[in-house]
Amino acid sequence: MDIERIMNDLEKKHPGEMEYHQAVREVLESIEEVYDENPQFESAGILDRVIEPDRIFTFKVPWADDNGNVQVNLGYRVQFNNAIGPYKGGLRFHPSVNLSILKFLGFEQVFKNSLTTLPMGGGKGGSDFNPKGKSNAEIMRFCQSFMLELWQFIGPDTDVPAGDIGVGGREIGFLYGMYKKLKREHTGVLTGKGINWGGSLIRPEATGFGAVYFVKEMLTSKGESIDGKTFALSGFGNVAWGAATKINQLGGKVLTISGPDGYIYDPDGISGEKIEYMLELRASNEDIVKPYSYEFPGAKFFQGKRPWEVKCDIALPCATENELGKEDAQNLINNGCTCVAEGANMPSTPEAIEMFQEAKVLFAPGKAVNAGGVATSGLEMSQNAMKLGWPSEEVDERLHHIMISIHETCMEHGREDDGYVNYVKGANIAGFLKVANAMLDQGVI
Ligand code: NDP
Ligand code: 2IT
Repeated sequence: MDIERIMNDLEKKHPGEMEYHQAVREVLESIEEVYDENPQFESAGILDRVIEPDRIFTFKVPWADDNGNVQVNLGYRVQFNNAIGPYKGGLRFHPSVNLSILKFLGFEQVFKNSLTTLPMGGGKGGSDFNPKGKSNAEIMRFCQSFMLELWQFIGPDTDVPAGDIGVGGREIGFLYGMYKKLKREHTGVLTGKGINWGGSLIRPEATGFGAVYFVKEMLTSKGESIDGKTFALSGFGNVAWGAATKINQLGGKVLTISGPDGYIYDPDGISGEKIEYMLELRASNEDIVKPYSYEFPGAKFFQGKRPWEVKCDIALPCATENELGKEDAQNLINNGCTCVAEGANMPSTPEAIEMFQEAKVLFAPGKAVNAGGVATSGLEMSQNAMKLGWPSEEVDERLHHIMISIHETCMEHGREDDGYVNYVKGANIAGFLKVANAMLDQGVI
């Protein structure tokens, strides 16, 4: 495999799309050996085909704000690869959204979904719409206008969107309502739906729960457990909330959460009503974690800082891409952190990952750790197709099994000669092989 040739071509075709290039390079470096051992992949041009999205839709999203002023945002859906199932992946509403971010997320989603063992291809979409400070009515009008374009590209067997940053249960409701009206069909076209109208129990918790189940497996492989361990978390959204809940259930202590304004350090641990308070903070649409320190005076707020300077056993970045760099990695290593698991998508920079691996810190990438969210979306699709709903214990048990299976797969493909498990390599190789073999079977299309 000529990685530099492939990367040069990609950079020419998609200039300046740094996040997309970063995600592709990481996968290429991981799969190089396996790819070269299987010349049938090269003969079928698998690599050149798998790194390029199948198609991208872009559209204008006009809407009127509460003052009657017309606003215009950009909307996108990237359908990346459907070799193993319908396109599947979330929608992100955040001012930073652009095609580089959505291509990186769509690309990662292809391999993540492959790891879940469920039949789902990869896609991603969203808008540069900023939910911060918007009223409920504005969010609704925006979602309705967004769906007025999106509906023609999606369907329960074609492309099934869900939530991501800035898109939770409320937005999925508004989006679904408009889809249903336009299509005149009540089908499983979005996941993360409300429990009374086709949603699955445990889907809101699933990404965070799954991430902690994965950490549990990582620790078990070293003869350790979550009980008594301290955790530094970033973010204060859906993933951080689910993770904090499960960590507490398993006897761990959550010391930090963070927002774009800084981080909260709570030495007593973020548990019970404090976890519920995270939901309130997020729902306020105010984009800040500082109020936590007024509500719970035992906690301290560190303006403009990241939580990675806090001494912890385990770090769980759950906010956004490239939020953990070289210096942060050095801080964590110096402070004795032994395990880093990515709840968010690509939160660690390549330099940080290299440092963790060199220091033999247990490190697992987002496409393995946070796969429980989309896996439970897959379980929601199964329930919709059967027109029934499973009890929460059943969904949770299936989720738990899927996370154990992803962990085993990473160990199988990522174990190095000295016994250290390179989870990045393991996840990328296993995710890639399934997709590549499906593409081989289906010919050049
Ligand atoms: P949410 O919108 O619920 O929360 C994201 C959180 O991170 C928000 O609190 C956000 O604040 C905060 N944040 C954004 N930028 C920063 C920053 N620079 N520093 C600290 N905090 C920041 O999104 P999710 O919890 O759903 O998503 C979090 C991550 O997990 C993303 O990478 C997402 O792609 C990934 N993920 C989500 C899944 C899901 O099921 N929801 C599944 C798998 C992965 P703000 O938005 O206000 O800037
Ligand atoms: O990044 C992700 O895996 C998600 N945002 C969840 C996608 C989904 O389809 O549930």
